[in-house]
Amino acid sequence: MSTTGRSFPQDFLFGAATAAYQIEGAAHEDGRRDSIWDVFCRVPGAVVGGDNGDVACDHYHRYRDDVALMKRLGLQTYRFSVSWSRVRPDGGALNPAGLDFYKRLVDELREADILPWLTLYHWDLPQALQERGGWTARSTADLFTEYALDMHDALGDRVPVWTTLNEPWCASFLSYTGGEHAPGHHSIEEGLLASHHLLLGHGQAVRELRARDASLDLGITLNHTVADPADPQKPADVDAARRVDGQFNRWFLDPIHRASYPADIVEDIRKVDAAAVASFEAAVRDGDLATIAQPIDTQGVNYYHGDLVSGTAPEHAPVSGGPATTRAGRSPYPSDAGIHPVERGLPRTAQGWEVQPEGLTRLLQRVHDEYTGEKGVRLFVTENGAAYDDVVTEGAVHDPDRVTYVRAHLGAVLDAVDAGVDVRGYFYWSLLDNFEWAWGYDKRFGIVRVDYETQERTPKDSALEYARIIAERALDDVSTAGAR
Ligand code: GBH
Repeated sequence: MSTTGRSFPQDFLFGAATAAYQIEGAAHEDGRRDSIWDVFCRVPGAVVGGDNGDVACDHYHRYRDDVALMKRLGLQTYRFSVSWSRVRPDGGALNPAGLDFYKRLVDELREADILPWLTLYHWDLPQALQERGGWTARSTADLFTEYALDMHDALGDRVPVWTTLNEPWCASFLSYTGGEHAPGHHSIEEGLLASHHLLLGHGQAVRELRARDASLDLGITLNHTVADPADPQKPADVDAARRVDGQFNRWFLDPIHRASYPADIVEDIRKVDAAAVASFEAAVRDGDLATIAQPIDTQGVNYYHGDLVSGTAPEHAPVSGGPATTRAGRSPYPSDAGIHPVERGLPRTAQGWEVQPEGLTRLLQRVHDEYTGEKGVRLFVTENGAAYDDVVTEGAVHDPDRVTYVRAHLGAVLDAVDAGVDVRGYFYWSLLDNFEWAWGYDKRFGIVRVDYETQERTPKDSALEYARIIAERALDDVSTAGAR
């Protein structure tokens, strides 16, 4: 797996990603109302340091400078999300002042010749809808579809690529079952219902958007892990890996691409909470799975870390950052018994996530082979990145671990390309240091440093390296030596 002087395909797109609540700030301006994240941040202990997104990176006011920065770095595309509570503050009626921000942003991007890649939902549900059940309510899927059409009315002529949802696993199980994310609930039933209604909203929105304009590039972004059994000879370890994969990856891939939920996982969860599964099965109405499995053009793959798991408890305390261990120590897995993270000596990020670039190659290959390849669905790595403690000096920010991380993962993408996987682009997460959800501002993912006192932006070494790779459209051998 060498990265010596390897070129990217000519049409390969390089970009960076952000999300509305993590960067915009201006939480109470121009008619925006609370989302579930504004409310969750007020719960004592929910977010490290009691942080919130009130100001964040103040991108709402600084978007022109931020687009200019993207231009300087040579980004070809920018993946951002729309705040539903800015555009339809109560989940329903339109707020033109909020909508205007996205018009200005998109115009600025087009002016800079940067392809706007719009995500409709990156976790910030209007609080008014949460008060009516949030994603556990089927009506939320219908309102999501209306909101998608509002956005298309406003921006359909200027935004070619539309992603319905970012990481429905996080928006359902991590939020309604693991309690780590807003609304912070601990219910297996709610997690299951939320996952279904999110997927239903996705399918309905794709169908309606497609009917409006057949030329749109439509898709969804999923978060993935690659779960390896600690000992491939041990049935309990193999089973632990199957259950992580099933609850994390297949629970979403199967309905989207095969119009079915994975039967093995449904049965696993039934053993834990039969009433929850009965409620879920009642919520899945005739025709829902056909709606969810609407053809899509693009599948977004988010990949951060690998997971080594065992079916038996380790002798030593479990490592942090692995599956079944949220920051608060609660499991997001409905069927979590006998899933134990195991240490395999790979480097870890500042959040304890395992750095496993080769997993990205296998993941892309697997999604292509088992789900998307035969249908001609294109793959994009829509997020990949890491939190590290950067070294700030006069005029420069050194982040050697992030440089290594980016290079290694771009190498892994090239390995997939070489193996015939249809992967068309890569977005680094994230353009800017930002509000890292339950971790607050404590963890920094940016290739650009944000000084939260002055809002000054400083490209880190990783940004300069990424800009160089984009300009050369290749991973050269010079820095490879130092980086790998
Ligand atoms: C992405 O999610 C988000 O899309 C983005 O907004 C966020 O800022 C970025 O990553 C960095 O976090 O401890 O059991 O929860 C990341 C998806 C899935 C990655 C869960 C970490 C840890 C396993 N995450 N995973 S658990």
